Amino acid sequence: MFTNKEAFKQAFLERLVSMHGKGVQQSTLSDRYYTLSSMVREYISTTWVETNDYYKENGAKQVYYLSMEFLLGKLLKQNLMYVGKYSLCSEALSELGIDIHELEEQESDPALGNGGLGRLAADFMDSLASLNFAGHGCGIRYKYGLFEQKIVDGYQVEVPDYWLQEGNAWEVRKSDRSFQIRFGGKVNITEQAGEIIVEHVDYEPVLAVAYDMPMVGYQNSTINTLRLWNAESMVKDMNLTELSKQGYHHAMEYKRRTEAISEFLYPDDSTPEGKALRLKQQYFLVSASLQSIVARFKRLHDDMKSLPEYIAIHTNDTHPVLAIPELMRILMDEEHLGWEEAWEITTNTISFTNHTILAEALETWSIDLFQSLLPRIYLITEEINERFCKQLWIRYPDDWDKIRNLAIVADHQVKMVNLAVVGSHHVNGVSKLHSNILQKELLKDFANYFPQKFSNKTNGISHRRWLLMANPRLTESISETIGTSWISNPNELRSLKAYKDDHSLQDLLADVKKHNKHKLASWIQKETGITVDPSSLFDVHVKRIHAYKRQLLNIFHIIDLYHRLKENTTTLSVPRTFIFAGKAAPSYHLAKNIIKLINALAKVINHDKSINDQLKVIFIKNYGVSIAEKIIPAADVSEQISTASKEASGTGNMKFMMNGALTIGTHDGANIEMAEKIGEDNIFLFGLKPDEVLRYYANGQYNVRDVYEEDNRLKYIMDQLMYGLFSRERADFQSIYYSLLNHDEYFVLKDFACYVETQNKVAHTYTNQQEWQRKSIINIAQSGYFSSDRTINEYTEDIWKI
Ligand code: 26Q
Repeated sequence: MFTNKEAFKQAFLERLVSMHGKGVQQSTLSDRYYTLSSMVREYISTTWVETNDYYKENGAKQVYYLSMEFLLGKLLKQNLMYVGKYSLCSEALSELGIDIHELEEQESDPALGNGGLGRLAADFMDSLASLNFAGHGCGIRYKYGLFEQKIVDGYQVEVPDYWLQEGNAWEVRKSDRSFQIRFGGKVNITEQAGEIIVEHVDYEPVLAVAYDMPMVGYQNSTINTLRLWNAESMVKDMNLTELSKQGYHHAMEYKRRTEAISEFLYPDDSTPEGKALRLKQQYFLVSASLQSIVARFKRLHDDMKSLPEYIAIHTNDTHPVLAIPELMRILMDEEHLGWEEAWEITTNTISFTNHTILAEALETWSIDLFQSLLPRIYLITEEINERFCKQLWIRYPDDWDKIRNLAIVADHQVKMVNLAVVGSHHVNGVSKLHSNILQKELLKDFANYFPQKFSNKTNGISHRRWLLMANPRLTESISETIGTSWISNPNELRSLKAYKDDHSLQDLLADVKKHNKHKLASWIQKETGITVDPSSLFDVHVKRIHAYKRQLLNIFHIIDLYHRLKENTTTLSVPRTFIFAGKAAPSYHLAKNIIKLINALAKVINHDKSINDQLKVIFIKNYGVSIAEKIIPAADVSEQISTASKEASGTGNMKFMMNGALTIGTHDGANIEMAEKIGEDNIFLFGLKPDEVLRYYANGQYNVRDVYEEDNRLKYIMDQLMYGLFSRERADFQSIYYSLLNHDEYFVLKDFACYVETQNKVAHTYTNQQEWQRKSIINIAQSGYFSSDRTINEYTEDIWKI
């Protein structure tokens, strides 16, 4: 049906009738979307089965990437492009009078992630399949993804994201792949004929049912699997005596409790909340995944000791780190191995990446909660801890402080990052700077004890999704200039560098950007009713809203700019459009007030006739993968201005770079490596260095008042916050005001002066379009390093050994 346009059209029309009982004229966009996606799914299903058969036959080592988050984005266009059938379909549909883009828009984004960590997992799935590696994902099939963000009167309002309402065209329910997960109850340990028998009783069972989604490789006939687990009750399995004994109400309560486990994604990317449910989710993911991984392994091999030869398991941050005691449980209680053997296998199978050093995001669980919810897992964790502490004692006799710091169970808490390091063969950070901070600060004692475990794997992004799919015009222009080999080998983007002074390429890329900006401007008009000038400089700050990401610093610059315009002390060399987007965790009040502040500022500035449209401020609601795909190709300037040392890597920075935006950024995360690749002339770096920030934290914060008193601009801006501009909203901004003036944990005031100076440099550079385009070409040319293909090749070679 995908061989030629005529065959496709006929198949499409037939299927429209058989699925929806309609002809083209009567069909809705949704009918057409489901018709097309079911055809694509059918088309890829044979290859999917073949990939699995191939893995089975050649005994390939399998990687399993365990993650609480997979932020996939829409899949129709991706799947069609990756199987090489996009143009055929789009042309054939257009002959039927159907615009394929309208069908693409029908698909809801599976928003099963919060931000960077979740999107990284999705880009990794893309690279694993596209590079022909046997790598699969294991996650949770949340009924509700990350909340939908509405803006009401400038405030964020969260609405449930029921992405499954119309069904998910890409999933296959595998009822025969289901496993029982046990919560609560008691553990009895007895000895029979020298063997230890562990019996878990009175637990509450939950059924994990697999829903598989195909992860399609780029034009290479590899299709891997993302397995998402759905939590279901076992009411159906209860017999009548049990049911009548417990009563109907009881059974329904049980059903509700169990289904709640895969009900929704935690909308919190830093603060631990809803503790018990989150711990249940983590164990649910881990236990289902490991049972399924071990079951597959046993169908193909009989010696458990060879597990690490055939299987690598990676935990995406500490969220799935219960994989360590769970694998121990399976090996000992079910496969009857001894502790030492089981430990050897476990630590040779599991590896771990840390994604943040923010103290509030380091997971710990109270012993009480852990023990009552997961009694067997607790016993195993305690034993891991005791054995580890014994070794520590030999190495550091009497050094109680060090031992307490390294222990897994201490101060009435189970420390997940400690468990992760002790039970993994590799521990890595996600940029050079971040890995250094892990080894020199956060996990210093561990790095001394296990130096061979630590390494760096700088993040990357899928150039296929973020360039080929998101920016077709740029893709075409690049290929016209240097050929197409960069698509399978993104490092070859480097040959663009030879054209950095080529005026015709500079003009061509300027035209591409202009086109993308026009497209975004008309979308913004449609979405917000605000007119933005496509010839203004698009300065873009899109990511989760968090104090450390310093949206406030950007806002301060805008207020200052606005003030200078009003006072006639500045004329802008180029009109500017500041674009913001991002969600705040629902319980994070400061972040929500920042959103309100952006919207309040936008209202004032966008309606002020006296500044002649020289300045516009836009907040785009409900940021996610699809909106990122619209915004990033149209950006001139990429804001990456986190407090130095706080952003582990950042991946948005790489997406902008690849799309030819210039970065204004701090010496943080992967910005530093970007600067190394392109040279400091081609990026606008500013602000405190990470070691300066860390020194301030160690020796007590800097004196905010001094900075405030010395800079009249800051006095003015802070005043405006509380009174002036927003007198009506003063109460909302009071907390921002005081958090800055009392403490300024993230050095907003401290970095303000050099940020403004650097922004002036940005504007000045923009007036020289030749120079700007030259820098932009250098950025694109060096962005190949930040392809997730490079990252995945490093993981497979150094860590997973596949
Ligand atoms: C923890 C406990 C309870 C509830 C939620 C959480 C939680 C959830 C999500 C903690 C952290 C996260 C997500 C972290 C994250 O996205 N980190 C980002 O990871 C990216 C990929 O490595 C980096 O580029 C970013 O710098 C980093 O912030």
